[in-house]
Amino acid sequence: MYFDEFKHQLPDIDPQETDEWLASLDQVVEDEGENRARFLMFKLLKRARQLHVGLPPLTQTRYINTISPEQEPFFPGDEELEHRIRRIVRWNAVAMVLRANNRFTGIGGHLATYASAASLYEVGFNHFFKGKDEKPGDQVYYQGHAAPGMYARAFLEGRLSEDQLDHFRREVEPGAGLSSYPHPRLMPDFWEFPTVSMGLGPLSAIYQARFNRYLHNRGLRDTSEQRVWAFLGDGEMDEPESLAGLSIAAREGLDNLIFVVNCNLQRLDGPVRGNGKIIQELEGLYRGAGWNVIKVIWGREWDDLLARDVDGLLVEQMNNTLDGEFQKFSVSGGAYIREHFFGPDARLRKLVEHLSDDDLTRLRRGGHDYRKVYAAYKAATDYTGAPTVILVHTVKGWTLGPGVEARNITHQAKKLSEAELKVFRDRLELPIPDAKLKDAPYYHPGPDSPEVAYIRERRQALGGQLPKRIVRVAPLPSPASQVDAEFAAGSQIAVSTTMAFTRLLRNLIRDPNLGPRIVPIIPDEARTFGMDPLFKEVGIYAAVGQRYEPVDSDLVLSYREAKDGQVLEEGITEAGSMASLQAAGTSYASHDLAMIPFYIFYSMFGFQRTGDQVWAFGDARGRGFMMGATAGRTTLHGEGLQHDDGHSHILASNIPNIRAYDPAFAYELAAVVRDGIERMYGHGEDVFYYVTLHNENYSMPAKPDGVDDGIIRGLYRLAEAPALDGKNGAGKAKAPRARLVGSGSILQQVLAAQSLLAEQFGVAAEVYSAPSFQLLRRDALEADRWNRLHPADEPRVPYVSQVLGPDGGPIVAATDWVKALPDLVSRWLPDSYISLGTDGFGRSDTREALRSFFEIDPPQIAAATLAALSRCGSLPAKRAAAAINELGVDPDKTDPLSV
Ligand SMILES: Cc1ncc(C[n+]2csc(CCOP(=O)(O)OP(=O)(O)O)c2C)c(N)n1
Ligand SMILES: [Mg+2]
Repeated sequence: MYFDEFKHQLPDIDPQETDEWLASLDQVVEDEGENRARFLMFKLLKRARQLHVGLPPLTQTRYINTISPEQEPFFPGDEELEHRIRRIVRWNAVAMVLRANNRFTGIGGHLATYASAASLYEVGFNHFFKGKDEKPGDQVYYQGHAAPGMYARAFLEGRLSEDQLDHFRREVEPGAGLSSYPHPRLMPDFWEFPTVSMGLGPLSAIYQARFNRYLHNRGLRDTSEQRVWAFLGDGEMDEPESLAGLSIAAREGLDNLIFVVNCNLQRLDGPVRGNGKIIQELEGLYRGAGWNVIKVIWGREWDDLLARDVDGLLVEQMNNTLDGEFQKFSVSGGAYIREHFFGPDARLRKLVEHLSDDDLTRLRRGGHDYRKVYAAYKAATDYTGAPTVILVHTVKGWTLGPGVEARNITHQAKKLSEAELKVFRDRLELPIPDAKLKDAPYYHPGPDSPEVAYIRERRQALGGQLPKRIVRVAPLPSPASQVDAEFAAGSQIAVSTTMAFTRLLRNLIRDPNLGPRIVPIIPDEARTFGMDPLFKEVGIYAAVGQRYEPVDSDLVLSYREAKDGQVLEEGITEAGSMASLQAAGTSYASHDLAMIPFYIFYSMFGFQRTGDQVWAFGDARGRGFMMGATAGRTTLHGEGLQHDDGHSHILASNIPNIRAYDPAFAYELAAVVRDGIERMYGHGEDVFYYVTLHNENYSMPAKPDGVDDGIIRGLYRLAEAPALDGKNGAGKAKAPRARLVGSGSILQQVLAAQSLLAEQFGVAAEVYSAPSFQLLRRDALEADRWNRLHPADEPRVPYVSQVLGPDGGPIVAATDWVKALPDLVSRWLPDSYISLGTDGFGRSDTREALRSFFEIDPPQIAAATLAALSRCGSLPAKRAAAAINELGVDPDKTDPLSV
């Protein structure tokens, strides 16, 4: 195994020879400088490879602290007082979870995570994290299930009451409860970033740090004093998202970013790397990606032992001990440690012979030593040129006593017996009487106590208490009329809604008020969407500018990277793009600066690829636009099964604060975007927009009068029924009436079906455009609920039933999405309502073939209408059956859902 390779370093069998080699190197550096020394080192390494001298990966160092004792800085705090504060916070964090579970079995919570991380947070709170009372400060991503510790600290500060702590995980009573984890949606004045879906925190933090630089480099905000801190678990590092952004952080030199990975060697079920060494593995990964790595492994009690370890035997033992063994040492007493850690080698045994078994038990891991943690944070904040990761060794459940500490069950522990609590109290030396222990009472030393005065002073000096989320952004004006006037006029030239959007985005970027706030986010598909002109016009953001001459520099629209570039061209990472969306979409709160992100993505790789992040965006109260381009299972026709998106609108419809639209025309799209900007940035609503864009070209009609409200609510009448009464040989008889509904590209098919029905079958159908079934459903649910709760009042009629009432004939809805989309409103429509859609796996073919296959082309829409007319008695069944035949529809065709 890789760490075994350290073995060959030790012991030093010829120290004199070693000194000679080192002296030579010293001499070269002194006489000829570092460059020459580096040259020689590289030569030596090459020669060693040629001679088959195996070397460990040079991305890994020995299993000791990166910062040696003599390099540790002066600790500016009152260590004794901070120790007492930490103990109080520890106690209350535990009391809160115990009390909640004593009263409501199964309500849950975590004891062990914060217990292992308490010092990591306390050093940050007392000495590093910048508050945001006057101006935006640091952005801290707290490890989700360490939340009890943050509440306990806020309690000590006087920001939370006992009653609020007693409402941990009981949020239903408005304003009373504390969220299980960081949820800005539920505690908008406290939490800033949702982190508990593991892996999303690290990714978000990286893109947050990058976005801070983006704002700075574009001259929108001076973010040079702000840092991003992310507190993460070692188990969490297994998530692909945790590591996904490492290289971009290094590439862009994000020295405003600090990761603190709490390596307690355990995750939920057991050890993170029982058979290996997670800290070493992570060191290699991060260093390989270009990060500055600081390891905090051992507490100060080891310093003396390491200083006396002249033969390197102790370090070798540290290198070779597995994480599973270290976990065992954490729960075993000094005698066991003496025998199994120091014992196998007589020289090591001798090294600790002056220490008692108790002393050996008290040899702490580095993450519980305040000074070591302080030294690491100080070094991290002083470091320039690259992001820093601090890998901290701790014990999970530290201080919680032998039943919990470092046990495999520790993650799920949420109860302590009275006896265990007593041990805990004694360890923390808190004046809580035995008689009260059974209630696990909170402990507060009083508002005037030295502890409270100290943390207040510290937070004041650092700019205000944390965690805190503050919104003090001014509303933005509406887009100027030039932004969307042209779309109301329509266009004779055939264009797609994607092309219309590109133009709209360009107009927005040119809007003098809003232009600088627009953040186009694109995961390597700008050309697909026709957005590459933006590259030249506003530039692609690149932290270092453009250091090469682009291959297309002689073209008018060349590839232009710039330090103040506006486009976030993310490369092929939808997850990274979502993280950028979150950073930009929450900038109104985290930077007091409202930014308007438009994230334009390949439809299929949006909600189903990164749905968890979209959910978190809703939680974070993110504002912005998600533009799902190349949408529609048949409209994107050549790409086939994995690309053809026919269901994202259903996935989106589950997000409570989303406003999802599938516009058919440029004017609909423009109205939706205007509404979005006004709603989110003018009125400050915490909603966000999902808008699908299609790539089928057709001429765009002019906007009919008075449709704006209908577009925004999700439905309006687009075309009246043709006047057919008395025509088509029907004498003076009234023509059968029907209503057709469609959205997106498929509205074209619906309009064609209207003509087909009129011309071939004398059916007079109206056509409705339904840009948002999701919002129609939402409105109908609200009306239903009101009616349910107010039986004595006049019932409210949902908007969809107002527009599509009982009269007017059967209704057929067709979209490029699964039938479940139009079905969202079926409950409020007449029984004759029929949904047509693209259920089943997509495939590649021409649009015509696909639409015929999925039964959403004009003949199928017409056939469905005729069938509905016959079912409700407006047409003889035989006539309907014959008509289906005339339309060329095969009634026995295979169901596309089944293949
Ligand atoms: C995406 C995701 N999967 C699973 C979980 C459930 N979960 C919560 S904490 C945890 C273990 C965390 O271990 P680690 O990251 O090492 O944190 P520690 O508590 O040890 O500091 C798990 C599996 C989650 N929150 N998010
Ligand atoms: Mg862990």
